[in-house]
Amino acid sequence: MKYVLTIAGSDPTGGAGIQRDIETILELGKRPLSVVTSVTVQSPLRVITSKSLPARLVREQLVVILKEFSPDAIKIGLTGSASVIDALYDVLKEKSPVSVVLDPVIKASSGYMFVRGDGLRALKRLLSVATMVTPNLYEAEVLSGVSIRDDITLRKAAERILSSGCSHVLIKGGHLKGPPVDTLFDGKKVYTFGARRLPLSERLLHGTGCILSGAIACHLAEGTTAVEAVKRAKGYLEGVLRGRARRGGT
Ligand code: PXL
Repeated sequence: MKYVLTIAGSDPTGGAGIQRDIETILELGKRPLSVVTSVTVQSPLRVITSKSLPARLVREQLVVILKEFSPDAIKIGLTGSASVIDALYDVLKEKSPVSVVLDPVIKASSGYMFVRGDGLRALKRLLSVATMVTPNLYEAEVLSGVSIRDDITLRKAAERILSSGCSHVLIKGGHLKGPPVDTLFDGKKVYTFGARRLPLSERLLHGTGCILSGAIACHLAEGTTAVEAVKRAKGYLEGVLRGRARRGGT
């Protein structure tokens, strides 16, 4: 049985965060391990507040888990304060032997800012422990300092992020007009993944980024290539969204 470790924040609604990651990991047939970084207060529609745990507590959770288990892949989602991010960096900086997927959560879909100021500087440093980073357009702009307007600036942003030391960057929603396209860069080749534009009834308000990065980590845990892991994770996400529509959109 493969183990997948999620390092993320708590979303009491279960739509996103560590609760969603645990669900994804179980659904994809892996054993979840989890390290909590932050606790949020939120309704299904918006984030009300969020607080990072003390950095020492986060570090200790991670150190003990890594001492007792050897996860087959690691996913990092919501981190929180600069000191929490620095603690993660400190423990993970000796390059992990397994894939580390970093979903660099900065802002909730409802607009709440989870990471700011020194936290953003720390998050940029954390990029170097990741093998794959999965920013949306906004996060890619913040992390790269490039304003993304077209394919050329998209590529420039990806190259800046790759220069931090990760091997793959998946920028989600890379086309502002038309159907949504996710673009995977590995420093040499560019792969695009299309998806149909979802009817409103199938759109999740939040959590799609968590599902995608969690599922990518699960597929990488199996030893799948990055391209294949992204393809399969997108297929899984589509299935979740369809299921949600069938269940009546909770
Ligand atoms: O979807 C990003 C995200 C990640 N993690 C937690 C969240 C959210 C969005 O609200 O609450 C804990």
